[in-house]
Amino acid sequence: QFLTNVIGDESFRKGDYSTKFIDTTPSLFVFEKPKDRGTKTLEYISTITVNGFPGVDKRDKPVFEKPRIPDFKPAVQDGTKQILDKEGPKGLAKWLKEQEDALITDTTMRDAHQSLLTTRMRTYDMKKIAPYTAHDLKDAFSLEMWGGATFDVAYNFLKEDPWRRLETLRKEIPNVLFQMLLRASNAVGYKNYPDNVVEKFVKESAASGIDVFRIFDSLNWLEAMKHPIEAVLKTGKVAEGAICYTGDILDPGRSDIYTLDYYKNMAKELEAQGVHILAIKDMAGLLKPEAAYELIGELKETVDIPIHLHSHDTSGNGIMMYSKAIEAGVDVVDTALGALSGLTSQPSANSLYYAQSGNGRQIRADIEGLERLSEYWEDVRKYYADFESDIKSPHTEIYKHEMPGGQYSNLLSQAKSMGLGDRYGEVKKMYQRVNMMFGDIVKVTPSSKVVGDMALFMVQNDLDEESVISRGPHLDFPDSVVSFFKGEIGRPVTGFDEELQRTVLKGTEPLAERAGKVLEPVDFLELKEEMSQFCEHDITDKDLLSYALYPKVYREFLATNQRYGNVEVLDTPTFLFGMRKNEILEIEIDKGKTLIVNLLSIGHVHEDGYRWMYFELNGFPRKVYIKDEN
Ligand code: 3PY
Ligand code: ZN
Repeated sequence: QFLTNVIGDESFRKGDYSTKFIDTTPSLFVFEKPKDRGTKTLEYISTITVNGFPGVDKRDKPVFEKPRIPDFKPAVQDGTKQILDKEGPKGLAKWLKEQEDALITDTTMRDAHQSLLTTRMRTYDMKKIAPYTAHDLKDAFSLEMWGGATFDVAYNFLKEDPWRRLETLRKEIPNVLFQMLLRASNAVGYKNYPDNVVEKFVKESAASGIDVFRIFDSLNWLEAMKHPIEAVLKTGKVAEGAICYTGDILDPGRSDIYTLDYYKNMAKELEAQGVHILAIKDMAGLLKPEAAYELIGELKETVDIPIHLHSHDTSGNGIMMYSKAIEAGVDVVDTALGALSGLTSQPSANSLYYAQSGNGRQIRADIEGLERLSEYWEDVRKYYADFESDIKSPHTEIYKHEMPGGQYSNLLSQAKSMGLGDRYGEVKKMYQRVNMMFGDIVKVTPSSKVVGDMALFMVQNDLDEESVISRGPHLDFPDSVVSFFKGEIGRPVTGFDEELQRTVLKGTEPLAERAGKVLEPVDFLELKEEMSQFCEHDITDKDLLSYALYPKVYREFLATNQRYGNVEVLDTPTFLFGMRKNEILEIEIDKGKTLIVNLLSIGHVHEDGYRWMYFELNGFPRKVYIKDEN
């Protein structure tokens, strides 16, 4: 505390002090009494009760039904995790190719809620069902439960530590492979990071519980995938190289870039780079059933490694498409549990199971288990109603604008926030035109954001393909667009449109090399020194990585944690809505340490804008003074 006071002192910070500083600055010895965890928890509950949670319509805490949890003691049987541990990644790939059934990857804990609920699903809800997941999904190839947007959203919005999520679930689910989505040199971020950060991130993720790394580059740039693939190969875990699917191989008029041969060549190159599994990442759900049959069939002839197919059900054709892919010999498909499937999420595992009834090739799953887990998620999903998108039915227009699942609903809120809500139709058409202006690129995080930002910018400024060039010198292009043309997120399949690149960069030189290679490596010792100035706990390698990837977000997370304690321990309705008057809550803040909280009354607002909140905590009265932000 003394050190904190010294660092926090204005004159000390300005260097405006003498050798008498300590003697003449009595405030250095005024120590704030550290708050106990009970008080911190009450402060969080109070502020949410009074001020609401960001993104949630402020209202009295609704009464939710208790989520249905199966009523048996779940047993753990060996699964794919044990095969990997025993046989290694090559042995696992060999085993996978030999299976008669198609296997599933369950995405419920990652892509499903990323696509349907803006990634807001909390560890608390995952942990409760985890032992049953180990039991009921024991036949799955893997659980995709980390990576993509889950990393930054956990810190930023849920105020929880994503590494702890990984470790907690790993303990509860020891038998099924854990899979993550790695954005190649962008890791779990939105820009390229230095190679040494990506390498260390992969190493720590593997050590914390990730078994399968799905690696993709947002522009399908193989050069950018090499280093992350090598980093995964070094860990002894499974490297899954992904090809992002775009265009339409059935329509020869759509593109002369994204042809069947393009995908076959990319598959061969990824196999040569040493990946154990090939993934087709159909992030926008563009792959049509007959195209899937042709693509998977051809790829099975082209490479020797197993093939894993990922898609989104935005068009409503997902089940039929998977069915055709299974017929063509795909080894694994990505599905979500019924209650968190469909639309911009993955096709439903439950539906696919029934769709394959009577078919020679079924998916390997315990359908009763899938139904049980789905019931739980159906109940839990209700907590997150405020994060649901407006999309209520299948949309086939994605075949035209090719927007990835997660972006589809996000872009609408972005448009609304810029006052372009009523011009969203134009924005979607512009998205398609921008794609062509940029040279018909792959669109997935982060390249999809660049196209989205540019589309909004063009609609907002009434620009078209010509005026963007003629008015270019006077335009202040969005940061993501400037970064894209500098080459900071990589290189598109056919390079950059040079005229547009010159217009956007206004004389700045683009990168001559891959960004990750030219970026200054992070000095982790120096970073640790920097962190020790504000970090109150021992700094682990995971903390270092979080800070290297997201310095601002991570610091804000620490500040929230210091103020409110670990909010992960709160159930989701309390986390999002606070408490009702006279409600009694039991909060297990540690194993065997429970707080019993009763909200007695809420005082009126004082002149300074604060209110007293009156509680009973473990039988004793407690009051908390809280700022009313309304
Ligand atoms: C992500 O990068 O988060 C994705 O889900 C891309 O499809
Ligand atoms: Zn996806």
